[in-house]
Amino acid sequence: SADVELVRAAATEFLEQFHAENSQTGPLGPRIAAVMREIDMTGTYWHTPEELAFGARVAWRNNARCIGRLYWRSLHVRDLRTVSDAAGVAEHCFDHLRAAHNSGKIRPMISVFAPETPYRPAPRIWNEQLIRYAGYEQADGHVLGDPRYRTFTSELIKRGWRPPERPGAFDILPLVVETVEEGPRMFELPGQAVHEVPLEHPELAWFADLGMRWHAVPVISNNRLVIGGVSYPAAPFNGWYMGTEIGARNLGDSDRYALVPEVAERMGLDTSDEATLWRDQALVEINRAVLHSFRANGVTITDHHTESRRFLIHLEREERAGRRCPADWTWIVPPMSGSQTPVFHRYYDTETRLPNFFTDDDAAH
Ligand code: HEM
Ligand code: NRG
Repeated sequence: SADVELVRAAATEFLEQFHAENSQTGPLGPRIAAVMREIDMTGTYWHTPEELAFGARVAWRNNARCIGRLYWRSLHVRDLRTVSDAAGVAEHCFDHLRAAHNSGKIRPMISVFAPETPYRPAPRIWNEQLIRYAGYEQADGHVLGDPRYRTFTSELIKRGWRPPERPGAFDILPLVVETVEEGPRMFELPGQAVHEVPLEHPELAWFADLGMRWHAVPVISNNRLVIGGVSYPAAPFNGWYMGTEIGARNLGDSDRYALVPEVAERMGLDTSDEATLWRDQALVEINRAVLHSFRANGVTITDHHTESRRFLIHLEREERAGRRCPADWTWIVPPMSGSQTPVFHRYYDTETRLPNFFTDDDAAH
């Protein structure tokens, strides 16, 4: 059928790339022939561990949204393709969190669970990340916690999740793993899998009283990894945070924790006139608090100036290797002080390359 033709073409293209970039592996012809036979019989094929590791690293290298790609070769790949039951997926996700945290020296890592096949659908993780904070809609319309997960939180409550007796602004949501056999199942995260950093400011002593915190490791769990015509819907991965993700967006956005007005108030800024730039001043201090607190707690984090510089080094290296490096300006440019970073002042290649990661609402996969 047409589907199988697409798988054959994608497999061939990927195997050619794998052999072109890995000169020490065996001959290409026999491997392609074996994969074609396997596709004829089953509609799909099984990557070798080396192909899987290479595919995952190149998917990162090809992802136009990621500014952290300089380190793409260092990705640690956990081959968990034989794990397909909900409890197994959840347990290995919790192990991933512990191993990736690594006492604060965060390791870039991906856990690849069972692939999608014509004879068996893959397990799926419902959560956008392994660690996310609940958002509770109050009677007055105000949200306690992270408003981004208001709908997800109430869906989980409908399905039987019990929030803590006294709900707070940083309650960790359970992990939801869905399989065809078991349907969706919920798992509480064990305490040792979750590391958080309480936020304080290097000079403003009252900042700690805001009671803000954030989790140390961002493990994205809603992206589909696509390698050579094989799709891995459950393949959670992590690197470390860039400070602005937390300070500018998660804590700063008016539809997230919306901290800017309160911080400006406490700083004694004149909030009656936009032209005083009180928003910008407050935002800088929130971001300084994030970088300072992660450092003080020995947790890997990067700032947007350093990471922008490193990304341009990555682009140069890719160019020298004779490869195009797609990048999406709207995702690469940091959400504050954009023009102070070198990534702002240029254009990028934008074509989609494979292997890659896709969010399930993206069209191209
Ligand atoms: C997106 C930084 C590691 C794949 C992003 C974003 C940043 C970032 C700032 C934009 C996020 C946003 O605006 O919400 C970093 C840093 C890393 C790192 C500092 C440190 C090593 C990784 C790794 C992978 C990866 C290990 C995969 C193996 C992606 C993908 C996106 C992304 C797929 C887009 C996510 C989406 O569509 O929601 N990264 N990243 N990154 N990164 Fe990285
Ligand atoms: N902005 C999101 C995380 C998105 C991905 N960022 C990374 N990825 N740093 C947030 O939680 O704020 N990574 O794999 O390290």
